[in-house]
Amino acid sequence: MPKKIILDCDPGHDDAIAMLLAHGSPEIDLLAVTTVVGNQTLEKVTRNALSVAKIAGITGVPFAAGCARPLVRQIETAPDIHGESGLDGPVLPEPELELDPRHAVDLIIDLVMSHEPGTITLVPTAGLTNIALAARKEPRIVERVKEVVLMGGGYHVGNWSAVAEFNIKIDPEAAHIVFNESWPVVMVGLDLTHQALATDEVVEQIKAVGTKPAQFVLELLEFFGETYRDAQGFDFPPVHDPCAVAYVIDPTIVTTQKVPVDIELTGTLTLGMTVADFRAPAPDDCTTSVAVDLDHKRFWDLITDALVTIGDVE
Ligand code: PIR
Ligand code: CA
Repeated sequence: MPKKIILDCDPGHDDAIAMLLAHGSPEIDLLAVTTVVGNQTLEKVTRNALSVAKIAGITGVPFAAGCARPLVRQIETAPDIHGESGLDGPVLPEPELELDPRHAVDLIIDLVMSHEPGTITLVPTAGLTNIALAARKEPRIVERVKEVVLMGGGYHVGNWSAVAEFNIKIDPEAAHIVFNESWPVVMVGLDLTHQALATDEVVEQIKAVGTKPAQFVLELLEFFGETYRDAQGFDFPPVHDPCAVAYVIDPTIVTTQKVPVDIELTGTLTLGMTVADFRAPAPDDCTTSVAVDLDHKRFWDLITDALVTIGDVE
């Protein structure tokens, strides 16, 4: 049985690749794509999501726009990394899909409440505003969701401050809600995603697929690689968001450890830090775990296989 997921994202170069991976993987049943302000404004990331749907040949999946600003904080976007459009680099086609008329929060609630309990995995790859609001608006979703596998945070390094990661730092109050609910949370953070580097070898492997969606991924990686080199001093770009999807597809690609994680809301230097308590043993009632080690080869093979499965669209 394929695993049912809702992808809540802010495309974003790595979000776009996460969409392609989810769509091209037979292990995944993509129930919906929802968007939230993050890498760029809600309007921009939503348009990007619809353009990626066109490129990937995604049809019959509802796309819904969610929150246009964080719960408490002012909007912070990442143009230095993702460009003014949020998806700079490739030329994007005009979207064809129509947006679902529902707010993303309502679409998430409708889907979780209308499916069997324990069957839907939420995969947020952006700020947690939509997910937190959904849990507050319809608290019964918390026990019905199978687990929340999110890209965000990091227990040893940050990228939006010394200790905080972007997706958590832009809406720390939302992250606090999500990490403190009783559903299982798997934190696929920077500790893991900085292992998902798109090396020269990876680029060659994707080139060999030879399709238009593969060419799109190459153009994404080229832009993302440049900004990561210039703004962050990386030799190769870390492709964060597909790591969360890869964990859902095959949890053996990512090792995890059960540890309590909470979100810093009041620190002067540490706002938005995902504070992980590695003292053993983890308490029995611990609901959070963190991703530790990635199988780099099998991860990129999953992405390559998904592109082969998608084939040449149109
Ligand atoms: C990536 C992101 C934001 C800032 C930087 N420097 C790099 C976006 C990605 O889309 C990913 O979801 C997460 N936020 C990584 O921090
Ligand atoms: Ca993202």
